[in-house]
Amino acid sequence: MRLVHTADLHLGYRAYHRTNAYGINIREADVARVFRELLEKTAKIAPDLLLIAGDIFHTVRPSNAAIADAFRQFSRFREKAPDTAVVIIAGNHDSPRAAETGNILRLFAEIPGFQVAHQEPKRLRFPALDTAVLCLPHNSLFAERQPAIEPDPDAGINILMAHGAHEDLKLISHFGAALLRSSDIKPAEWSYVALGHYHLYESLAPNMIYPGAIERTSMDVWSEAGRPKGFVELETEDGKMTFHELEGTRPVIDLKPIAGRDLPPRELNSLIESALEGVSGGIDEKIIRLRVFDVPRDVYRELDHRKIREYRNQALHFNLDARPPQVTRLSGSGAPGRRLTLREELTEFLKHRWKPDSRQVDREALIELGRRYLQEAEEAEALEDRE
Ligand SMILES: [Mn+2]
Repeated sequence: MRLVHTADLHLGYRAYHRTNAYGINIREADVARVFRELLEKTAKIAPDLLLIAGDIFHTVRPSNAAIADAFRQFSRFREKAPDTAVVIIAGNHDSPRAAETGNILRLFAEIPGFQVAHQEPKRLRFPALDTAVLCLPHNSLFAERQPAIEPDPDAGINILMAHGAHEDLKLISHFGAALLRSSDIKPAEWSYVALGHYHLYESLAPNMIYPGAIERTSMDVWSEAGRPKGFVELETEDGKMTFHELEGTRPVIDLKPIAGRDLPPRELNSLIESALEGVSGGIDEKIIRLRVFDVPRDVYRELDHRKIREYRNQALHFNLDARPPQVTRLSGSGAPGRRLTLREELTEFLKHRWKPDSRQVDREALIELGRRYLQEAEEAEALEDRE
């Protein structure tokens, strides 16, 4: 039996407020393009089974355009690979909290040969393949009654498909996903464990894999910089596994940070320039970050902002992440401190004064997220100033 395993498509994902000639957000169009590549390559393989392990859509309520495109592409796949059974489960991104909201993924069960598990655990049997697939969508892992995670004794090949964060990933944040433990899953009892949620390819055991997302759609997109995107093909007979790379993804580059301490604006300008000019193939249409540490605000203001704007226009997204020197004296003991920046204030609050009411919250991850939101707001403001 041959299967293809993918996850975390995040159709409808948007970022950076840049649109193409059709008025579609460029990152949304990127994801749609790679989704087509995924289905084209899978149709060529023509596996017995296509497993999609959650986060088909980026949001619980995707746009009509995203829904229509997904339906069209899946229907086209059905024509090209009429014998492939497709199994879809819902992830944390496409599972509404309230069951009565209804799940858009159910729509795909209208396509012949497609089966969807969006809420309850579901055991699917494929007698012709001597295969059973136990589906554990996101919401099933939060149900009051935990599903029994056991193979089907009547099937020769048993597959477990689940959307959640496996304990071995040692993630700093789960983003609301369920925690999957090997003591519950018992990987050795399954022919294959097809996981979704983690956006980088990760093999936790020879038979337990995260294929990763098909495009770089994580909250922290820089963690995916330079890492390949693709999907997994498995021949169950001999256990041969192949990672197929998806080539149509947009480059994300996290440049080596610059230590800005004590550098005058002129020198910083030239370091920034050479960092960007060192990007092989140029920066056009790429997603790029350059961190510069220890830059006082007055030095930052003196930088060549005309040039920086040019870089911003050339790249799809250029994040010049200039960070002011760390404040050593945060709370008063005599000397009148300068006013904290908003970012410093947020960090200080989250780090020292805020008391989380749940142990699920990861403080460092939350600080990073907060800083990112503020940075994005600052960038949006800068963009508005320009227009
Ligand atoms: Mn995801």
